[in-house]
Amino acid sequence: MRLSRLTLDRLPEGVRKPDYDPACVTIGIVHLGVGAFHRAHQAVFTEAILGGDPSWGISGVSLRSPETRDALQPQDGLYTLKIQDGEGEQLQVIGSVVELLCAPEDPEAVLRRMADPATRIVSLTITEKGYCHNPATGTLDEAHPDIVHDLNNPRQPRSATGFIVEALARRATAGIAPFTLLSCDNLPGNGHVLKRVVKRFAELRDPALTSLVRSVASPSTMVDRIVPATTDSDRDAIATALGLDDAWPVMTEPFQQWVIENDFPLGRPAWEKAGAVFVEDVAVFEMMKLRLLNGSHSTLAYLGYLAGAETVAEAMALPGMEELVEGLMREEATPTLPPLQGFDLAAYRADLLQRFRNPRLRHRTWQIAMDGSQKLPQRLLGTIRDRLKAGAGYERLALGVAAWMRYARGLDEHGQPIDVRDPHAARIAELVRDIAEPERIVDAYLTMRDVFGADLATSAPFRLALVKALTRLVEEGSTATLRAYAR
Ligand code: CS2
Repeated sequence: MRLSRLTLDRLPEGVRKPDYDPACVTIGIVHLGVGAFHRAHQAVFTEAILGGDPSWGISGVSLRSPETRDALQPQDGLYTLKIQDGEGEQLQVIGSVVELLCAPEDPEAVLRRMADPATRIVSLTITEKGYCHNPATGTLDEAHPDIVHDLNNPRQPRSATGFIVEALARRATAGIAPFTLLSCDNLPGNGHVLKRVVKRFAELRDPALTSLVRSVASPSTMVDRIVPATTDSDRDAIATALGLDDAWPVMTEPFQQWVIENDFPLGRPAWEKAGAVFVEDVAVFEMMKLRLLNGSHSTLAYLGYLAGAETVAEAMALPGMEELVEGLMREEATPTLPPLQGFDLAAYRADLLQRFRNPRLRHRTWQIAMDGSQKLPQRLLGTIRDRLKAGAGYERLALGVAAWMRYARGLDEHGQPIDVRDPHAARIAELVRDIAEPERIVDAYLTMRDVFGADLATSAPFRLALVKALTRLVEEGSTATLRAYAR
């Protein structure tokens, strides 16, 4: 028997379930990219306020595959959230995603929903690459195949940007005010990046749309919750605990954080009741999270993977890893952060180490290693840029970047192929093909100005730091390189 509205009353004692009638919920939010992260974060904050205001239900849109729709539609959108750490676990059935759409199958249904007057917010978790932008400059990549396609077929878009502009145009024609855009991806100034790519796309599509897009609110947000991909054994454990099958439960940690700029012309859910924090300017929070959490995460992932660690917790247990990550955060990244009044950064860093050690989350290093070309600019390279300007050291950050270079080449330390997932995987393979010397590998990567920016790509000291780190990784291996950091 499957989890659904009909079987909700069969849930065992102790499993939290909606405190409102899911059948009374109407849609106020269209979410693009209804993956596990959205369902463990924004959908959970929304779940907490639906009892007070059922007009904020979520229409969850997949921009690529039908998998989420196929899993959740037969369950009326319901799914289980499992929150776990060393201290225990908690199960909650979430009902805030009340509709599931698959954009490639029916783009018209998505556009209709986005253009509906009841839709007041369009939120996004489409990952870094979903913005079709140049990661070093944050501007639209006008040659991106999806952008080219959408400019040629504006009424049948593929990209998030294409959907947003077409929906805004339809609303304007119908006299409906624009929705608020809410980017929830790990990009600095995510609201600005989104607005910039949407504006440029509108200009290219039809200059008459430019002023329409200019007036759209696009607050920036900082989102945080660690959400490993669900495995079949997670599904089995949920089925046993629930006595009902759930095709796509979501696994996460107790920690959750959401900092949002308060700019919602058509209104918004009272997410603060669920712990979200509304601020004037989210930039410092984003920088803190990207440079400390995500910068460490990527470093852990590449070095950990190369040293044979399958999960973040395993990587944290490698001799030297915790010291490396702690030093990277405290000595190299923290001094680049603007002051955060009343915020205890030392406690924040200690919490991060604790979260990375969470023994119950099987967060694969391979998962975090994905899309390095899109992630490194805001996670490590911006920090390095600031350290260079300040004339300060960045040895650990450079090791993180060098580990990516070693990883993304596609061969592990035993010469076995790595399944590298990155929009530029083929380009990287081509760049480094048949090259073995660290120096030449570094030079090949540094031709990627869309990743490194013109400044880092031509910085002699940066190049030297990378060559040094990569040489060590190649000659001694990741395990031995890490050991040097062990106290
Ligand atoms: C991770 C993030 O996959 C990754 O690249 O670094 O998804 C990380 O788990 C989240 O940003 C935590 O909020």
